[in-house]
Amino acid sequence: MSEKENKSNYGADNITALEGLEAVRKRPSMYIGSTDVGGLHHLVWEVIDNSIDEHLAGHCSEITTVIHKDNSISITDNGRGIPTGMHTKLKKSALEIVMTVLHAGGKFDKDTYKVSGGLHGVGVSCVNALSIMLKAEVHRNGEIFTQEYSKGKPQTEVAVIGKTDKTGTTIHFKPDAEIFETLVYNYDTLATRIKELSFLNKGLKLVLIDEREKGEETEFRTEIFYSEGGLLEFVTYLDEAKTKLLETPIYIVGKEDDVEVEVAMTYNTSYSENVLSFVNNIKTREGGTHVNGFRRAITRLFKNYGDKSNLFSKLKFTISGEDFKEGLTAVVSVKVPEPQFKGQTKGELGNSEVNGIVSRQVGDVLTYFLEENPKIAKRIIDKVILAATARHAARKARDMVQRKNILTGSGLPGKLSDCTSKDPVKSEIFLVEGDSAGGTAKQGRDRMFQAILPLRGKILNVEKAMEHRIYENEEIKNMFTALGVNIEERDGERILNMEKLRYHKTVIMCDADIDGSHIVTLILTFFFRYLRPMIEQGYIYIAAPPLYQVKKGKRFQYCWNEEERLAAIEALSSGENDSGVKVQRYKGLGEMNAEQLWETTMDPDSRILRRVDIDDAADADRVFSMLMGDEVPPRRAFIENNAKYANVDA
Ligand code: 0RA
Repeated sequence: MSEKENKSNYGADNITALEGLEAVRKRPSMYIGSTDVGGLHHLVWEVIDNSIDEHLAGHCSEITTVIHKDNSISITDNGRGIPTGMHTKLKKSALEIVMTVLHAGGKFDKDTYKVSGGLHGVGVSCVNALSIMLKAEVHRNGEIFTQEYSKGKPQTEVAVIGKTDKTGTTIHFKPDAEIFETLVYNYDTLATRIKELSFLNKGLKLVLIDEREKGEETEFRTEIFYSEGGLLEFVTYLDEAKTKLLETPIYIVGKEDDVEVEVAMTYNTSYSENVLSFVNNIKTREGGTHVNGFRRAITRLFKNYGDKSNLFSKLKFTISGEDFKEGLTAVVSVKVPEPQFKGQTKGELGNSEVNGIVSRQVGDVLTYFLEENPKIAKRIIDKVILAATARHAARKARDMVQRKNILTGSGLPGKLSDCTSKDPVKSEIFLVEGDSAGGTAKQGRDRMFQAILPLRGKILNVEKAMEHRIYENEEIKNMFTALGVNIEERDGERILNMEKLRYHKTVIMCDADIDGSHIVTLILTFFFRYLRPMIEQGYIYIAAPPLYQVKKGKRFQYCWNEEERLAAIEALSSGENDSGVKVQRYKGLGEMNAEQLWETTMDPDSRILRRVDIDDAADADRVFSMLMGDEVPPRRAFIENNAKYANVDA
């Protein structure tokens, strides 16, 4: 049956509308990026963005998101409510048009910044098209309106079901199993982004309720995100686990030609930079003109200040823009009426006028700040000088290592048991905790494509070490040379050269105990700080050795968690107290022989590998400093939960 026959009372205009939503169902990835867990969550962002637009227009102060037991989602706001009046030409309620016509939201445009003008912005109708069930409830003009849909098609007329003295919208939807590979929502993914939204929209209350989990004081797990200080609090939160260089962050708000600029920045004593940027609340992972304007301003201002006050006079080399980055944490947020996004993932702002606007706004405030706070200014300049000096020392150390490699021929570390294959796409390297497990892994591996590099005990904590010390460390040098990557410097910027990367899978393999996860974290910190593109390109994995072997006679099963252990005991036992069943707890890789290690942890056909992804570099950065910094309790909690990494079979 065609759409036309199905709803014979529909006018011609509506048919095009249905075709529009059909297109969304045919190629969902074109509209929401993917149909995996990312796309599933995209549906939530899409609806929340519409509610945020109401907030930006000055009509909404609260947004509540509920994950229901069946993994359906409700989003309620106290905005104006989706318009419900009759559209004179289409002879239909505006509600139905907004919900069933692609991009119809724009037809009822508001003269303000719209999140939906940006990256997301495919509209609630897309969410509708990809939901097996969607119910809209609108409080407007004293009445409550509802309509239900399935796969984007109305299942009911728009109905008035009662009276109300409120305004707002509730969208309740259940994603369609025909479209999505997974239907299970991840609490942390939603909480992280919603928290971010609360910082970006100060004064907006955002509530997240998970009805799948019991709460401590409430019936269900509930979190309220609310920020009075906005970006100022955001930056403070990002640097929670770091040692501050400034007492309070520098805060800049300004407006020029319809472009709103909000920046908070601070310095800490670490060696890394963390600059997050947003356009109309959307994260711009690749930066763009707003970030360039910001950098230009701080480099110009601090450089002038250092020159004028003679602070750079003793230096034997020039200061580079890069030296202002060390220890810098900042959030740059702009609201632009018509943003243009560039780059492969559309994660970069293109509007050229924004560069000058941000640079001027930041410049004005910073000029004043430096004049008013000479002590703090000196502290920042001293830090910049330290960074430049460290960069110099690091370059020397790096050159030494690289020169040595050239002198000693192949330069591959003696401890590396390389694989036969020279094809990086097919080759894997296992970074193994300790020489003895390294030996077992060497016996158990398939030498055709698996290389083994044993690492001695705890590697250097790079979070706390200065850069030049990294290149002097034996274990770290071995990793660089085995992987075939090196760091080069261009205009002071460190660039990872991966052209000669020798393996497309690097697998970190450690004991399944607290010490083991600490070592995993140390290694990950190294990758995060110095080889980040390898994580971004999905080359880094963590091996998952089993925790137990449950055995009876000749039959046995490996188990990775408590649940599997109980199930295995049940499956192998012949009666209630069959104490004939033996459970062996593997604490270390060393307790397995080569064959066991191969079949449980290394064999691509049966192993579990977890791919490390930095979906949220800011969060990862915070977590890493927490883990590697001086705060013990959060570190412990994290190591024990260790839930940051996505499960994949690979
Ligand atoms: C179209 C026009 C207006 C608001 C909305 C849509 C709207 C959509 C959603 C989706 C979730 N919550 C929402 N709230 C509002 C403008 C309404 C007006 O001008 O009164």
